[in-house]
Amino acid sequence: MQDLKGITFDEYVILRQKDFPSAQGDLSKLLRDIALASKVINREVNKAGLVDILGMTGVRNVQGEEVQKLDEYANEQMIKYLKAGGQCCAMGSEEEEDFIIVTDEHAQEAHYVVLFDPLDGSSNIDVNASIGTIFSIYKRVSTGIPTIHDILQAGKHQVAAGYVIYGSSTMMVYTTGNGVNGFTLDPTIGEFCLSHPNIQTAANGKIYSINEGETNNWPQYVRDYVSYCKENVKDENRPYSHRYIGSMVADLHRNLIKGGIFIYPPTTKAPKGKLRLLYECNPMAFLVEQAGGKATDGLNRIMDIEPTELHQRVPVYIGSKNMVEKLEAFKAAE
Ligand code: P6P
Repeated sequence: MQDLKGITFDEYVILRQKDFPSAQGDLSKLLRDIALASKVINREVNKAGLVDILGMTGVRNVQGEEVQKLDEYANEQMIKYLKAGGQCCAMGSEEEEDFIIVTDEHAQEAHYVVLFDPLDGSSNIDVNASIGTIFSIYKRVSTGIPTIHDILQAGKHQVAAGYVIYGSSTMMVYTTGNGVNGFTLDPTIGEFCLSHPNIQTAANGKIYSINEGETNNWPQYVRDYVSYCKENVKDENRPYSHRYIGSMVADLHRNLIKGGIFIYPPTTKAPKGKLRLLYECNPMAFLVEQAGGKATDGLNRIMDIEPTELHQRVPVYIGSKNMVEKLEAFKAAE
């Protein structure tokens, strides 16, 4: 691919659309709608300490988690711009108990549904650690009024997925199934510009990410694998480094670029794992697989799991292929 570094996200999406003669441009428009919503969210995230948008709303979401004001704001913006863009007929949000049917008449003819976590890692908002928006796009399967079946699709049916990380810079990383590309927001022009073309994740990494505070609540095979990560075996680059921010987007983005494995196993508190299949695990699995990595629940490929409920949680082992397979080997040997 010619050197497209610096091309804007909008130009890139339109350019790649030409690779698909049958494309009508709807997906391109939808991706641009998501990018626009993320720029508005970014504006508030970047000044959160200066305006009354930090802290809690005093409300708990469907997950039972306290909703931060910025969570609520990000959720509202995603819903607003997706509705306004007219390219999706229904959407699911980690912050919404049920899925949302877009009642606008034009939207009923839209081909896509969007699932999103509007602001992942929100416990980090008030301490200025990186957070992010995660999204996943599917073609609708119903005709007429959208149904839950449009939303409860296996991750392998995603047509696009990505995240926006609000960190030292703001980046959009996405895939439509033809590789992974990263775009950095240039605030001087308000555009995401291609900065990380064709991201590939190393088969072997030196970073493992897991909440070590839960060590006593992990299954034995996870404890065995983490002990393996800590062993002194110089020619195998062990001990690995432990890096854990507590924000999936930030931990996954670092591991995608540098190589590594992210683990959220079953724990006694979260026997099915904590992370949500639809809003976190499927989009991240699509990206990581497209970058050459792997994503499983310990037994099954994440993207093969048939969802049964909107807020379903799964264990997730995701990242550098050989590291994920090593953990799977520990599980198989248990
Ligand atoms: P724990 C944030 O709340 C989140 O959903 C992910 O972004 C993050 O990876 C995980 O939970 C952190 O969970 O239990 O380690 O604090």
